[in-house]
Amino acid sequence: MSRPMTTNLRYYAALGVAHEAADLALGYFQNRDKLDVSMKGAQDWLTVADGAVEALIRERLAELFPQDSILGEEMGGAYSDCLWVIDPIDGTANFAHGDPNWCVSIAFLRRGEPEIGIILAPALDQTFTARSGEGAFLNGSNIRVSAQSDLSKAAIECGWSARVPAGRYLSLIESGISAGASIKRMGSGALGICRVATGTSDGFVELHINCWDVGAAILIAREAGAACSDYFSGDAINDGNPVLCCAPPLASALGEVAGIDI
Ligand code: LIP
Repeated sequence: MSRPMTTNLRYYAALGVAHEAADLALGYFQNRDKLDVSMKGAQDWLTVADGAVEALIRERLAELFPQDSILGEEMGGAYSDCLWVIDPIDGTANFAHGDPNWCVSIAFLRRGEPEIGIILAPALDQTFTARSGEGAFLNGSNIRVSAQSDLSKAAIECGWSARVPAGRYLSLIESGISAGASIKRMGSGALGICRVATGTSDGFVELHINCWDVGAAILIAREAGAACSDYFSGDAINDGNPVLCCAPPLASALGEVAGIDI
């Protein structure tokens, strides 16, 4: 079945916009000494680059697809059946500290479900792409999740933000370590889920995360064969949700550890 022309148009246009946005973000990253940085809340960083990159992506997408809606981390937006969900810089704390683990994330959702996912991490020279039903790619090469079935051999990333009480996060970590898993946190939910898609991690868990952080990454993980929790249920677009993506054989054990249905 050939893909609707509109989806291919949106995909190739968004890929071009993502590259332009990543170049702009990388320019700011390489000139961090001049970067205006502020805090939106506890450990919730904001830089002038976040706003500038989001404005660029919005301007391009609105010009190309005036009928579509746009929801972004910094400037908000409203739901519609044809919705772009963008995070101009996912991993802003890393960005502000000079850590290359950050990315530009663009997702296209049709009736609340991701159809296109594009994530560029220019400081890592990584481009992740996926279209629903067509597999997932890193720099143009097909990617697959790991086949890990033993939690005591698994590498699990557990994301955290101040939206989740420290006690809940620490008991997640404790349950994971007690189950024998090796636990890490790297500060970008989008890239954390992409690492599951490449098999360099066996699972990613975060007890609350926003749709702009994971909209594209969940599609990339699904298309790479990952088991993913039903993130887009309920009002995830406005309120966020917990997320779990992992190697399928780990799903029930990790779901139990995290207390997330999968
Ligand atoms: C980040 C998420 C990450 C979470 C951080 C932060 P941001 O998003 O990607 O998973 O642990 O606290 O929310 O704010 O860099 O776009």
